[in-house]
Amino acid sequence: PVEKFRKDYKPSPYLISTVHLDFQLNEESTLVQSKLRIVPNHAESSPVSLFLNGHADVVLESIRVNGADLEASHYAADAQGLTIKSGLPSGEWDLEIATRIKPQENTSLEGLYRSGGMFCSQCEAEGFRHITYFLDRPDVMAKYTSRIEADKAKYPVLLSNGNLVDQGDLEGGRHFTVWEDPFVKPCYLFALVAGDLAVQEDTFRTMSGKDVALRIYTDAHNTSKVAFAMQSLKRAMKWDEETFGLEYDLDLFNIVAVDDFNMGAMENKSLNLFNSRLVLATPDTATDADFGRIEGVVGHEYFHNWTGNRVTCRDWFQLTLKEGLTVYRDQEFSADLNSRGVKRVEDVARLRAAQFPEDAGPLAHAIRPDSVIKMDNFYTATVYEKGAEVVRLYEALLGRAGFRAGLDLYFARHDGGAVTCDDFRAAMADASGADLGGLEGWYARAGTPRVEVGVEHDAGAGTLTVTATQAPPVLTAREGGVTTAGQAMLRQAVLRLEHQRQTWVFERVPARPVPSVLRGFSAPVRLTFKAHALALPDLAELVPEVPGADPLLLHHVREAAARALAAALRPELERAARDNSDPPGAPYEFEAGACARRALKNAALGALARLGGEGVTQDLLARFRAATNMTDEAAALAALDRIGGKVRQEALDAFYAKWKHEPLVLLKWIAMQAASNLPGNTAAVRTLMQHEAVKLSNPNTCYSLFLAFARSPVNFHAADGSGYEFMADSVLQIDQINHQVAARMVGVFNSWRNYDAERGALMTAALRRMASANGISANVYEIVTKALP
Ligand code: DPP
Ligand code: ZN
Repeated sequence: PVEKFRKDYKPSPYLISTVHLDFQLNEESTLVQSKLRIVPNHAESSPVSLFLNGHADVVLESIRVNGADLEASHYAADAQGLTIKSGLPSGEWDLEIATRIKPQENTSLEGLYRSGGMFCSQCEAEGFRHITYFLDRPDVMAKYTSRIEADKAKYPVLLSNGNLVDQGDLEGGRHFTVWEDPFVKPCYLFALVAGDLAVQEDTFRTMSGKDVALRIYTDAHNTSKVAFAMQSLKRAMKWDEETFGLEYDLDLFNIVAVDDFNMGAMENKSLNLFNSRLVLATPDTATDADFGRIEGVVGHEYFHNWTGNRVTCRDWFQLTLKEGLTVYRDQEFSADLNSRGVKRVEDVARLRAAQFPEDAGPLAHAIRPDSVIKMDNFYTATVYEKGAEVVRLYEALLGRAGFRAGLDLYFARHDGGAVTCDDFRAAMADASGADLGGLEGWYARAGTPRVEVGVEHDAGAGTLTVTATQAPPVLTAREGGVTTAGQAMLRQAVLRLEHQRQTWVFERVPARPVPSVLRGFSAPVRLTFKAHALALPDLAELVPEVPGADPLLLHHVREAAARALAAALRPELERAARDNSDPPGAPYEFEAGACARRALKNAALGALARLGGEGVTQDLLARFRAATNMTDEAAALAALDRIGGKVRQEALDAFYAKWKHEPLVLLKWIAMQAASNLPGNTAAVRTLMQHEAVKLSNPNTCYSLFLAFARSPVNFHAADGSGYEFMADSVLQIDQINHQVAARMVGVFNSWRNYDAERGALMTAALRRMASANGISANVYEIVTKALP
């Protein structure tokens, strides 16, 4: 595997102005014909050869240059790509390439593949090269026309990007459609779908009065589950107009639900493809958390149309340019629609639980990484969530209006372009005249800076001196609310911490105040915070705080603390559960207040389950049976799981019997069993792998099974190493099916330095075994070699 470096970026010697694609979809193989208009990139000295990325899956059938077959001596194709060594015309010219691929055998889910009965595609980051030879890099932007041909009975729906410009029937029961996308785009935004799909339709009138057709495609039996996604889409379109003045730019916006999908969702131009779990939801099948995620991700992918598609990344090292910015936008969207305070607490909790450990571990990287082996490995909490926090810093420094002005200038300058994080910062700075050079450190360095704040009050002089030190020094905006005990907020100021040590003096502060720093992270407590306040820190957050921890011991201590807390608070917990229960027949509503009540009630029930006893058990069983929404049903099941024994198994069996026809609901059932802390559960998980509900070619299933298992301190971290062994076996097994999924799974070994010496040794032994296994993918190779000492 080859490591690529950001500093080695060079513009492409050739560009492509137009792309005509023709897909003949068949059961045995698919013929892909592409016609590219090649344009020399005159900024560069004239090149002698043209290299197009490819993959071992792509079989070359023919090449024509300006309409004539190219002689075999002029080109060479291998598993990396196609090189045209000689015979290149000067000026602009046409290149026609025919390739054959087998989507039905493609289990990597990159490029063109089958999911259920349909054909679908995933091209970010470098999937397009699995379809045909191409300049597979985001700074090559072209206009696309796509013709798709397939059997009409099996694949009545044929979709691609842009507008439908032609369609018709052909001989032999076949038919075709032709799609034209008027906007230039890089190939990672190309998409194709062919299947027997049902559609739900709606319309949105944009701020300039244009009607946009909105369509969500699913399997026929799932049409009743898309109403919430549709509502989220319309809200996202309106929010982006109201908040940033950004209007949708085509007459059609499609979403397709796909069962087998590596990512959460994909922002292909006007044809978003979604992991089904992020589209399909009804109150009885999806939890409040699922609804929240659907709303956020539908918003996220829609917002990419401007931040990602209209303006994209020059190279993949700049990924946070579009992802950090778009996560920031979806966080703000969800905050405006729901409770801003709760949303902030959730986002910060995620950052602390997922990003802080990543930034302190062997895979730590800056939000703009310097080197990469497989780009797929860099769709990380750092690039996304920390990237969003850096965007939030711009907002803190420039204010809402300044931030908006910066974004306006960014679009004015770069619409239709492929740019860098530096271009973004320059637009932000130029629009407001602010000096943002200090932010560079956030892009260049990994790690979580530590900030210490000291406060001194001089009663005689009436001054308050705030001193902050940070290591390493980066520009940090910290809102400091200065309050006096027992009084409302007195003053609020944004302190710019630009050096290693800095001091601010506040005048006219007569009494000693209570300082409140980092206010974006610590908001005032309201009723809706109670459920979060009940939760103890996650084990993943505790582990790095206790160097050399025995994870089992830590788990038992945490459990004992949780039990003691529950015992001490028993009357309050019982009251919270009682007072926040819905009356029978109350309709489900996804709304901040209702969600907060359910969260508090279910947190209380979960705590009471730790105390056990007949009364609690019977109450939980009754709630489990009577639940009318998945939030309450799954919470009751989780509480019964905690109680264990016969009721646990009965509840799991009842849940399976009820939901065996809903694969998305069964993911919860799988995860709950895989994560169980029953001693010796590893054997049960091995057995679960044989269950008919477990399809290892489905990424969601793998995550629910294996990532959930790794969250069990008792079984993943079993002292005899059996959990590590199981996980390593599974990584190697899944790597034969899907590299991206295997690479995510192997990440659970990254934290080995946090644990005691025995476990560290067992975990590194597992890493070594995987590193030396035959034929591991570059994806897994990159993670294990970086994790090893
Ligand atoms: N589809 C992924 C996302 O939206 C990658 N772009 O974040
Ligand atoms: Zn994204």
